[in-house]
Amino acid sequence: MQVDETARPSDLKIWRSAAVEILRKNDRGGYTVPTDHLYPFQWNWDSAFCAMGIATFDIDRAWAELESLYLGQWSNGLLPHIVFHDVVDSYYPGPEVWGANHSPQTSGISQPPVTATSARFILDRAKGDERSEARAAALYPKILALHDWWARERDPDGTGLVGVLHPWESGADNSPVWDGPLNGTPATQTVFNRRDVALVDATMRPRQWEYERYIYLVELYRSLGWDGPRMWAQTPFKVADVGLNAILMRDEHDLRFLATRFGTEAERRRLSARAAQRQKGLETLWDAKAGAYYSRDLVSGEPIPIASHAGFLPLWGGLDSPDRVARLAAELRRWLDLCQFGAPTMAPDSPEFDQRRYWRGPVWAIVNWMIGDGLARHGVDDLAQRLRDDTRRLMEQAGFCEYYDPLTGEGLGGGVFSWTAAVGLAWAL
Ligand code: 2M8
Repeated sequence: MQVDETARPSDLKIWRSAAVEILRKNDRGGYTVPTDHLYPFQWNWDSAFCAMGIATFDIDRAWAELESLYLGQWSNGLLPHIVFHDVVDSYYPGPEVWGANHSPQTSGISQPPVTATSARFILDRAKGDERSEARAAALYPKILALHDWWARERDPDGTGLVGVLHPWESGADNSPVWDGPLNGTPATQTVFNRRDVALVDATMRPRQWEYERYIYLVELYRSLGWDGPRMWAQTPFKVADVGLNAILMRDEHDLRFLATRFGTEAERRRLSARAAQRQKGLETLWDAKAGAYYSRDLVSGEPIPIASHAGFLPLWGGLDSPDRVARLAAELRRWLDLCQFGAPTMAPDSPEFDQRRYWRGPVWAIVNWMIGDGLARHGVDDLAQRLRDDTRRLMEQAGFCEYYDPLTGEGLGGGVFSWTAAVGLAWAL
């Protein structure tokens, strides 16, 4: 739906201009950094969200965002979570720690796949413009190769669920859901110099305990030459994250849509079969007794019975069970009633809830958009609207921050944040 800018109240127009300004300021020439200093490179799912925000005011630049991200794609289809286009030393771990063999330099793990969803969004905004059709057609096989990579390398047994091999791969880096699996992961022996805690208050960032394990995993995979099957076989950290699997399911549906325009009949059949398989896989993460989706530890084979925001993301992925939608909506209402601004990443009454610490409690605009969009698709309009209103209020009160305190609305983490501004433009404002 195209928004009529002239009909917007003037204060919203001011906020929208501020969001555009942030995306322009964080533009490094064809790609957008999440924010200056703290994240000075191109991040995978940040860029996919940024491209949707940018598409509301510059279609050409929106395509460029996805194209520059795919410059980092490996020949096996992996789309790395960071593309190091530039040399900047304000971030750790930089390219030398990853030791991946690619130009431009990249990390060696991925992130939640949102690029098919993003390409579909831009195409929709472009309204049949021929150049856009051509750019989408050129991206399509690359996105297909990424999805084939997820299926081949991260679900080698064909279960319908993919595994993440690093907390960073989930995008929700220090979620309490990873505490158990990280307990079984050794700490690195390398002495390293974190830059994040020099830039952001350490109480808002992952703990040192987690970083030592993050770096251990990077060093392990580097020693395995980033070889997918060896990583899968030897890692101590392997989790079927409900969040990533739900996001992948949505992206798979949107890729199937792109295939109707740019793919072959055989690809369409293959994608339909895979979407059905993903749906089945996701269903195995539902705990009927708890009325919740839980991630599963693929090393122990056991569910991780800790509820986080990720358990609501199957709404974004697409659910075909009205009963589950109702149960998820009821639980989310309970969470929202416990805070000033939703949706928190953990229930405020859970023992792990930490209102300022990154993915252990704070509100994230992209999460609100995914859950809100999912609720609206399933007809839970009042709750979708509540999330949207909360997101707008947070932006108006604190600006476009990395994340927000759900109890006070205070802006946290990195300021002038790109994907928050993008969500403002594409959804909340
Ligand atoms: C955060 O993660 C990076 C590592 O990828 C970090 O803390 O260094 C996460 O919030 C992640 O989801 C996000 O993509 C990235 C950039 O905004 O920052």
